[in-house]
Amino acid sequence: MNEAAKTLDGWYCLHDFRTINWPAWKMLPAEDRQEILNEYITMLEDWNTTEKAGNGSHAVYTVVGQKADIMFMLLRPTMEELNEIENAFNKTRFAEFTIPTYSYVSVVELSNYMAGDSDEDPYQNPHVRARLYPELPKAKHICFYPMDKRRDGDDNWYMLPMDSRREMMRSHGMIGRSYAGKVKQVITGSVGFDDWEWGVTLFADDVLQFKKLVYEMRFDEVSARFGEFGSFYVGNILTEENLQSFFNI
Ligand code: 76R
Repeated sequence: MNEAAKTLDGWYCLHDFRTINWPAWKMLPAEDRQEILNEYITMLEDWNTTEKAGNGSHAVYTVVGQKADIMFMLLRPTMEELNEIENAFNKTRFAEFTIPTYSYVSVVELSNYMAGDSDEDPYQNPHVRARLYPELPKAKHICFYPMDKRRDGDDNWYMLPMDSRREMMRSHGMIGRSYAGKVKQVITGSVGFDDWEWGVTLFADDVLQFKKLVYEMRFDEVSARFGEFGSFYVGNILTEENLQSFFNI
């Protein structure tokens, strides 16, 4: 019997990580830098218009540490639109001063582990819709990492009966809920799209809450026995107000 969890799938998601080529940026005359920033700001305004119209969302953060300098999280209704904004960005002059370091392709996902029995179409439920097509929070901090569920000997998540998985996911959800109001999570599924099974994106105004939440989950069975994790990225919001100072030389 196929016991795959049923998923609800929302907007497609691209996490795009870049380092800035600061030496090249510094070589530019100040007027050129400003012109390039203006072009970049125009692109952001387009993204804002899309977000206001409810046709997608985006988040821009600077990344702390050497894995990247800046990251974009982009949500769009189709994979084509995601690819279009990626290409449009790559054609800007600003992109010439960035070096891609990592990217992650996925789709916003909700699973039915915690869902009750109901005949209603979940895609019509406003609470479900708000999570499948979220406006990303303008939180001060972001944390992103990809993860898998282990498939190793007795610790094979995919061989467990639905009931055992549901039980573990309930415990997972309870820990998660205790961070309500402190951390907002967006789980994106990437089986068939990228190298890991899920992307985990967390938003918080208090950066320490990421460490507390992720650490607490490490002791919970679903993470302790079955969680395998990729690289972690943590960053600070890059608002349009602090753009100038970030790029100022
Ligand atoms: O969707 C829901 O809110 C219902 C409960 C729930 C599900 C089904 C939930 C709640 N998560 C679900 C699924 Mn989660 N989550 C992670 C991580 O670092 C780690 O150890 C794990 C990374 C965090 C930090 C986190 C946070 N969750 C999933 C899935 C898909 C699993 C599958 O289908 O097999 C993954 C990979 C995953 C991973 N989770 C919550 C949180 C938080 C904060 C909540 C509470 C949300 C809320 O109630 O508002």
